[in-house]
Order: sequence, then structure tokens, then C-alpha cells
Amino acid sequence: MKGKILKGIGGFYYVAAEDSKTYECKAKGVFRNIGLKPLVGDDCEISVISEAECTGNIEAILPRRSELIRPAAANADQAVIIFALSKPEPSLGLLDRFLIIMSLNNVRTIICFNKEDAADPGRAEELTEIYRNAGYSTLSISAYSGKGMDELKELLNGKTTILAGPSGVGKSSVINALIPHAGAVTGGLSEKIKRGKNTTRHSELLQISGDTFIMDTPGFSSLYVPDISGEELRMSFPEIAPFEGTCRFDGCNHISEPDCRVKQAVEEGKISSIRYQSYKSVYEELRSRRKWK
Ligand SMILES: Nc1nc2c(ncn2[C@@H]2O[C@H](COP(=O)(O)OP(=O)(O)OP(=O)(O)O)[C@@H](O)[C@H]2O)c(=O)[nH]1
Ligand SMILES: [Mg+2]
Ligand SMILES: [Zn+2]
Repeated sequence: MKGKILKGIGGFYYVAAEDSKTYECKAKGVFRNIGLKPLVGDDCEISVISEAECTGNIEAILPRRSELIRPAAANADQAVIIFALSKPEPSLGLLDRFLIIMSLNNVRTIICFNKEDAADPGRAEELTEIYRNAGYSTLSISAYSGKGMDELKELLNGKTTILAGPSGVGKSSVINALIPHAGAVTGGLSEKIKRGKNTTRHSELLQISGDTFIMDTPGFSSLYVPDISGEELRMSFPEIAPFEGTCRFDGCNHISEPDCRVKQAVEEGKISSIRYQSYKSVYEELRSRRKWK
């Protein structure tokens, strides 16, 4: 029987099968032998052990459309990254790292700034403008008031979307707003450090309707950009990429080279200086790892 892996905890996989039941399955040793680990979002073939207890074995993983390492997910068509406009304060450097990683994986990303209801006036516009100008789909939303939720729903339609972001920004709250019976557990912020409490511990795929799925994931607090070339880094900033080949020097890194069109665009306010700072900071980090080619 065919099915889809919704969740994996402690060696068990929860598979929504064709008969509309969810089976608790183990993955047979055969996967380990070939170095394949079932992922949430995988389509698979299962054999039923007990119909009454809804238990079974995963026999085969069907070919993947896409594969993400962190958060681990198979078959995601796109990602929605959520940051709160405040509480917790958004780290744009972290957001930019996520965008680089998704670009390297060829996964389209939509940016959502949540908690619009609690933000200072003008803050939502300020941040959405930075990212819209850079070329991203950007929404300002509120899981509480429902603002922007219809537009978000529209963007999710017919796709499998992975919902990612730091802890406490409202990922699970957004899921509950989209799927009223989802019952995702949500948590407050820690008083002292004003961060999330890592309420969601395991990724879980949920069905919004028909072929529309969304994955809740645990919050992250740091992201590692893999060792990539200078060109790959430049290409993963959609507002910097078009300048390739237009500066005085071929392969200009847009750092300290003379006659750099990117630095000029930053000075003229055509490229956000916040985004350019992120670019520079990742560039320096990659360089300091000394694997720079
Ligand atoms: N003011 C406001 N608070 C919100 C909104 N959405 C979520 N919250 C609150 O933010 C806190 C964290 O929400 P969660 O949904 O648990 O956040 P999360 O991103 O799933 O966090 P982790 O599971 O820890 O990664 C809770 O206290 C929510 O009630 C919103 O739109 N406005
Ligand atoms: Mg959560
Ligand atoms: Zn340049």
C-alpha cells in the first residue's frame, strides 16, 4: 500500500496510507544498508503488520522530488520562512542565511513576518520592503488577527510547503490558523532571554486539503552555510546576481575592488545596505574557513 510519511519519532514513522488510516511503521534494515534514511514528506510503500493496531513496515521509499537536510524534509516544493516582527526581534542575518541555503537547494522561498498585530507601526512595511526589493515574495501576517492569511493560503495551494524559522515566531500558531483542527502545540517566550522555548520538537507534515500540505518544523537558532564558491554566494543574492560581469573586474566579489557596480548600487540605495552587510559577513566567514577557491 502507498503512503506518505507525516512524522518520525524514535525510530517510528507515522504514515498516512491510501486507506485513510495512519500506520505506525518501522523502516526495515534494507534502508540503512543503502544509506537511505526515510524523511518526513517521503512517499513510500508499506506492508501492514496489524490492521487493527495500525502497524506496518516501510518497504520502499519512492523517488524524491526534492530533499532538504536542515530542516530534514523530502518533496518540499517551496519553503515559507517565518520571523516575528518583534518578540522575538528578527535576526535578519539568520534570515539571509536561510535564503542562501534555500537558493543553493533551488527551493523557492516566501518570507512571512508574523505578529503584525503586536508590531510598531511602520515596522512591517520597513522589513517587507527590504525583501520585496531584493526580489522575494514577502508577506506581513498575523496568526492572531488573520491578517495576510488568505494571501498565504493562496501561495500554498496545491503545493507541499515547509514552514521554517526560529523558535517562538509563531510557526505552529500559523499552522493552527490555517488548519483549525491541527491542534499544534504552541508555547510562549522565555521571560529572561525573550526567545522561544523550542515547543515543537519534531517535524510534522499536515494536510490542508487535497494535494496541499504544510510541514511544521522545530525552530532553529543558527544556520551553517556550506563551503561554496564566491560565485555561488553572489548568485544566491537575487539583487546582486544580475550585476555579475558588470563591474570593472571579472568575478568581482563586490568587497574592496574599485569600480564595483554593486557597491555603487548600495551607496545609491538601490540595494539594501542591510542585505549587503549580510552578504559581506557570509563572504568573510567563508573566506576565513580558508577553503575559498
Ligand atoms: N501577538 C502575536 N503573538 C503570536 C502570534 N502568533 C503566535 N504568537 C505567540 O507566539 C508564541 C510562540 O508561538 P508558537 O506558534 O509556539 O511558535 P513556534 O514558531 O511554533 O515556536 P517553536 O515550536 O518553539 O519553534 C506563542 O505565545 C503564541 O501565542 C501573532 O500573530 N501575534
Ligand atoms: Mg512550533
Ligand atoms: Zn563588484
